[in-house]
Amino acid sequence: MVFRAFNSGLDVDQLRALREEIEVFSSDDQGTALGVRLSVSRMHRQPRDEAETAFVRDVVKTFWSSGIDRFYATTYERAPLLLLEHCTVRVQSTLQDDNYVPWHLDANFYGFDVPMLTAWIPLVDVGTETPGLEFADLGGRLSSQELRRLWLSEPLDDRGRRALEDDRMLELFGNDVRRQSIRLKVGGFCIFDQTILHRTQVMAGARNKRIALEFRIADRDHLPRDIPPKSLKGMLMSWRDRESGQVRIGYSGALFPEVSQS
Ligand SMILES: O=C(O)CCC(=O)C(=O)O
Repeated sequence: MVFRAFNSGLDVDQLRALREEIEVFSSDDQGTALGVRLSVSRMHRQPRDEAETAFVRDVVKTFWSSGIDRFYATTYERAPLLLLEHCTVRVQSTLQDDNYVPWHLDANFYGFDVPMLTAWIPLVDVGTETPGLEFADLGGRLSSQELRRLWLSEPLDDRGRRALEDDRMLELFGNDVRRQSIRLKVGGFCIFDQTILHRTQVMAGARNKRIALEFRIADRDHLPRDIPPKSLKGMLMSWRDRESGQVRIGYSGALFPEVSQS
């Protein structure tokens, strides 16, 4: 189980530049901030303008210069793969129901079979006046096999994902699960694997707009066997070329020929 929070370490100027790009995408014609979820893979597939193309390039560059790739490589002794398909920018102008994310595991994205890390990167300070993330510590009450079985037996919701509201958390784990929210300033981030339960921090009276970026990192050399091949097909990814070390962006079939044949 991997969970780490870092108070600093990322390039603050680089993050500020990304935030400025996002502010433009997430404002209407009058300059009013909208609550949105920007999909980096959509911007790559169907860029609406040069600004979107430049943004994808900047996001990829931010990842490969962040050190998060090395964290993955050191932790698991595997080569990192950036799952650009699941790289999301979330802009929350107010915490309305439709942008609050309930308790879930990021195994929703890439299963349990291959080690996967999420790096959650706030582009504004979070945790006091602006919601960050909240984590549930199951305190070792389930083995990883039990957690996997339990998670996969939960039904999919109407968005096709598995998520738990508070009453279901209570039913499953009782009322003594320790919950922890994080406070982070820009430049800090947290990183956790796909077995860590988390949600948008619930914060009464939250005032400020929240902008956060999520990277999801998996293994360049192994496909997960526990998620349907159709979910892997045409998935946008970024990796380093084995020989030259150069950063590549491409679809799953370029790296895993078995996916394009499925
Ligand atoms: O940023 C958030 O509030 C939650 C996002 C999240 O956990 C996810 O997209 O998996």
